[in-house]
Amino acid sequence: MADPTKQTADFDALISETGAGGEVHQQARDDGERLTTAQGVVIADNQNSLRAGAPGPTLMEDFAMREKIFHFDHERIPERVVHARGYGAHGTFTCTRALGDVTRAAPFASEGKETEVFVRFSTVAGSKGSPDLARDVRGFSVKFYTDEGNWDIVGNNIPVFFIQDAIKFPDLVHALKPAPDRGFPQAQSAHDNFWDFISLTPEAMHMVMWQMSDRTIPRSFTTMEGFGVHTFRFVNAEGKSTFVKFHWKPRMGLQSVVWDEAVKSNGADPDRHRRDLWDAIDRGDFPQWDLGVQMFDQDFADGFAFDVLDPTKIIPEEDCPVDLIGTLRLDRAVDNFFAETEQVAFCTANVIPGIDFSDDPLLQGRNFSYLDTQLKRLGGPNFTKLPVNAPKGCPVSNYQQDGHMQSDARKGRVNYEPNGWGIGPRAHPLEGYVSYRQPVTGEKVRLRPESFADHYSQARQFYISQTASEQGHILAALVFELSKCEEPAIRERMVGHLTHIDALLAQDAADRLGILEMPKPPPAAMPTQTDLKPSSALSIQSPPPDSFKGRILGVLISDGFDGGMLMALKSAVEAEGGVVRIIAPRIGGAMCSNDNLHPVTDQLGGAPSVLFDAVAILPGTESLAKCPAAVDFLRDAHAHCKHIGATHGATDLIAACGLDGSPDGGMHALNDPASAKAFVTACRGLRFWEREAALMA
Ligand code: HDE
Repeated sequence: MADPTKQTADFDALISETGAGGEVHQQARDDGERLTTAQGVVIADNQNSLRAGAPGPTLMEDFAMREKIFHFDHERIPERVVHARGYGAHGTFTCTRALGDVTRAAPFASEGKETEVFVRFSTVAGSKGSPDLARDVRGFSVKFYTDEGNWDIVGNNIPVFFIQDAIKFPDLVHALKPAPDRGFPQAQSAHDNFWDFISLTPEAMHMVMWQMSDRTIPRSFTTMEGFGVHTFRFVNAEGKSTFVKFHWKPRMGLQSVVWDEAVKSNGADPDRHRRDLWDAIDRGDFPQWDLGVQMFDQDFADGFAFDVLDPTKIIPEEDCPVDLIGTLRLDRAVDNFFAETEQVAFCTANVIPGIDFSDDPLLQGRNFSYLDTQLKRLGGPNFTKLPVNAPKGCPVSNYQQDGHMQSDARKGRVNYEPNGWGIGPRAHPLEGYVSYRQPVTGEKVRLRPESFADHYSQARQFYISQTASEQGHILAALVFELSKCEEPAIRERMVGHLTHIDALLAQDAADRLGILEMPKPPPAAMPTQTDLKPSSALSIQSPPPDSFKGRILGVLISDGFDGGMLMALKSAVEAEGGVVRIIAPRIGGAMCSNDNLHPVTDQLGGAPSVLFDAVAILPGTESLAKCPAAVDFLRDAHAHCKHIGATHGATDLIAACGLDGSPDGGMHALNDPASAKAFVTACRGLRFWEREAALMA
């Protein structure tokens, strides 16, 4: 069959024409696929509806048109209540450390064992059409199609959550999403309702520190960590349980953008994250994450400073190491976005033998919610039969029947169990899922355990684990968000909470919000522990990645540019596994110094530097100093602390930007192939953060 993504040469032959007499001529193509109705009837004319004369009324009997429009009218399904905007891909999980002694879970049975997976990344607050780089928590959901059933880790890129009990979730989400009267703001937390709710919810303070950090403006899906958040249980063949927390560690290292860049990216390319994932898979640069586990027993839990069942707390890696046990590789884009990414149905209750729940009250509530929401969203109970949701590694056999869109036609008269006919599936006590035999006692109460009461200590620990630059970003984000709140009392309540986290942060926030008198901190259920040690795993900036792999260098050229330097940059970037994009004033190409026309990938007006990780400026005889887009390109790259390489020809553009072009750790002179290589090596570090302090001064 012809490649459906390519236009065929005989395309014109397929276009129907209306002749002078009103009759339709359409050339038939004998070799092609036939267009049919859903009933399989071949359609003769897909351009003109059936009319009584021309012009004349359209006839109801035009079943082909009616069916086509009827189907179109029903194309939409409800979007997810949260995490509506997402993007998925297929891949493989490979076990690198067998865990048979701790868990029966099939994916970890032996080293080298492979399990198919489907992953969906998402933002939380925005609707399906919202931009990718909103400041928001990211979803990180993984469906393992194991040979003992489907197992989902429905996680986020932040290891804690805003609330401790599922009963609060609808209020949290209502407060976050657009206000019910005005229907805005879209995809952002910078508004009164969100901060009103948060400022009245002290348990949210740890998550708020993460949310205000650069974690919520990731460079791409492939540079985010993922976390299962809750404590789960591994259970082995003897029924012994070990607590476990799941971590996904990106091979590209943690990377984020800066806020101004995120704002501009949303205009320049609202699909930036999904495009990045699609492009990476398309060029064979398959994104990878290591799966890490923190495993611990009841004794550790009893001795730990916080309750391991409290989803607003982490266990620092220094207290319980993260053991790497496998690798996730995404290597296949979806064939159809709707069929797969939209219809995939994750559920925390999808567990397999060897994985069990803990009593985390948030997790318990989620176990109800996900199945419930799928029913509404996917329209009936048979969504498990959709290819993306159906188990792939094992048979499915039960007596569930009928319901909307049933596609199984189970044969025979037996649809119940036990039955005396001696046919049909039966439960199997040895192979089947057995819940961990956890003793449970207690009175029925609506009570939060006292061990959940410390709301500030880990918020502080997160804050003091950040570099000075990252702390500056948290402060700036708080000031930005709270400045969008019209109600002064909300700002003041939040600053009061900050006092419990870090007095200087609170004071700086108050100053920058113009709060003249420091607000009284709200009463704290427990005093902040100030002796928790910083944890280096909590910072993005330290240590930076050790290669430029998967990142993009944007090279700005103009007519007369130095082709040798472009080649030197290309080979240095490609040696690192990175990508070069060539930007010029005209998409048709730019003349090289040797008078050859060189192709370009992007036109300057549509490719601002926010879309690139680092930039090189290689103007030729055509000066760019008077070109506003070129000035913005360089000025933004500089303001966003990017590494900048520049040839001598860039001098007038640098001056037009009002910048000092002298080489320093972030501004690199490009004058020979060796300098190109040195520049690309310097680009491995995320940004030249030292520039930031000077810019702020
Ligand atoms: Fe979710 N969440 N959530 N959530 N969540 C949904 O399920 C819910 C929570 C997360 O890519 C919904 O299918 C409750 C924590 C992800 O399809 C819904 C509570 C974490 C996704 C739902 C939470 C998450 C969802 C909406 C509090 C991180 C997207 C659509 C008890 C560990 C999955 C859907 C995808 C989606 C409920 C809290 C992650 C309504 C009630 C904590 C990644 O069922």
